[in-house]
Amino acid sequence: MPVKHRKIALMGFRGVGKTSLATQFVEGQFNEQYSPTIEHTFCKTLKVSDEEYQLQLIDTAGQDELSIVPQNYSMNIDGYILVYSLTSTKSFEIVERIHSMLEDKIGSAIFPVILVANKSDLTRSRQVSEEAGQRLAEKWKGTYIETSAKSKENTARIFTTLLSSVEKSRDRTGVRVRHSSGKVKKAKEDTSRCLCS
Ligand SMILES: Nc1nc2c(ncn2[C@@H]2O[C@H](COP(=O)(O)OP(=O)(O)OP(=O)(O)O)[C@@H](O)[C@H]2O)c(=O)[nH]1
Ligand SMILES: [Mg+2]
Repeated sequence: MPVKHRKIALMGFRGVGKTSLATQFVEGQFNEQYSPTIEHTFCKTLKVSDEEYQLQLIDTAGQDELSIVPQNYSMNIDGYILVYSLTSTKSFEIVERIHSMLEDKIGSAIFPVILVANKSDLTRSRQVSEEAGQRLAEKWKGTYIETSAKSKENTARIFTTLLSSVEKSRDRTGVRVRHSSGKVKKAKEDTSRCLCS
């Protein structure tokens, strides 16, 4: 079976833990120190349901109201992980806005997406309820997962769940998400676009 190349973007407000989730998943490490990301690509091979994947994870610079979408990486993304911190209402508002922006760009309200409530080890400082997170993910027809990059809770699950959802979406529509023009492109195993080969 050939390796399948999939490209996934991590988006969300500054400091919610996007880099920490990717680092925990790819390198098995957690860093207490905060170092804001400019943009970074992680690569990881993994097996899901007997299929081998080469994952390219685009770890974006945190978005805010003024910089919801960096233009340059938004092509050929197969699925999205939208991350907020359950200790920050503001970060929850930002993921809603990012999703709306993606709907406009993709030209569809439905695309493979996982809504991640990170920092589940800090539930004593929780500002966003589990119900609110669940409701939002349902609205998007996505999946809600609570994680802790620190304790490792569910960190691998967000990536494997998203991959399954990407595969279902490709099976159903024969297309994958494509941006900019709002058009979609026939699915094929396009290895040339993968920086991780
Ligand atoms: N307690 C706790 N702290 C976390 C968790 N995830 C990340 N952090 C901390 O939160 C801070 C920000 O984490 P990052 O992973 O850099 O956040 P980011 O979303 O990549 O931030 P930007 O790159 O600026 O967008 C760091 O100090 C991390 O150690 C978590 O699950 N629990
Ligand atoms: Mg980061």
